[in-house]
Amino acid sequence: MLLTRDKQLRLFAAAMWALLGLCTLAACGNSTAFSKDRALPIEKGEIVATYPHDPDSFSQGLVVEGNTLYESTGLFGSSSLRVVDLETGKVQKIIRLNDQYFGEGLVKSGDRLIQITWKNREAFVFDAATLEYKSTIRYAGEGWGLAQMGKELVMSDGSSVLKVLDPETFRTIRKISVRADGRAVGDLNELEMVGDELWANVWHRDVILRIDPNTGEGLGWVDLSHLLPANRRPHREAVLNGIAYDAASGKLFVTGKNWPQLFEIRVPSLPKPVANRLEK
Ligand SMILES: [Ca+2]
Repeated sequence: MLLTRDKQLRLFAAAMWALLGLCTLAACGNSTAFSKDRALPIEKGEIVATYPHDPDSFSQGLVVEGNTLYESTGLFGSSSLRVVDLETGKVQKIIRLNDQYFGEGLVKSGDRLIQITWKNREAFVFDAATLEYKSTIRYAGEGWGLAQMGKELVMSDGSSVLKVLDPETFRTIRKISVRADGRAVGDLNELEMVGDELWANVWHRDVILRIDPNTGEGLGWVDLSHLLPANRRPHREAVLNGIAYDAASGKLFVTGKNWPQLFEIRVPSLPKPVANRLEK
């Protein structure tokens, strides 16, 4: 049976209203999922592989590219910057910071490594291939975690507010107030961009918070408390710290301060690898 033009128009209008209703419902669903009344989803990290990690490394910043791991370590008197073979955990190159410096977050930006320090207010720039020192960038406040976010950097300072920085000058471009489960989340430490999300260790908690970097809203928790049992940790400060995401392979690696192992973990929220795009 052929429909009249009038009936066709009315059917089309009814379909559009139904679609609009569905979209509205979906939008409401999204917004309430992250409201203060609803707890965020918790994913438990599944261990895919285990690698050796130097137990003398008080891990503060972790970056991975293929089989190469770049690591910043902390503590006064033993801070360092390392190039490590991922598979064997063997340190291939190391630069030791002077005793007054406490190494913190690390990014690899092109052929440069940028390592921040805790309270020294100095970021050091190194050649990524040789670890040759290039320059120092000064900044205000404490430095905890650091990650590359597009062309900019994002830095934590132990509070719930992250700073988005100009990578050349460390000038603050904007701030991100991080909230989850209806409250501000402080003690944000090591950082890593994982696809479009910013992932953050929370100091003294063996969890990662997945953050929307545009809004600061928490998207979910990754529970990693089962990775290294308490009886294998040398001291109370040997907490989870260190997230490295290899976008090309889609692999995610985590470790902790003075942990003897580094773990590749998988969770359902990990994005698909973008190998083809990055390997050009
Ligand atoms: Ca990292």
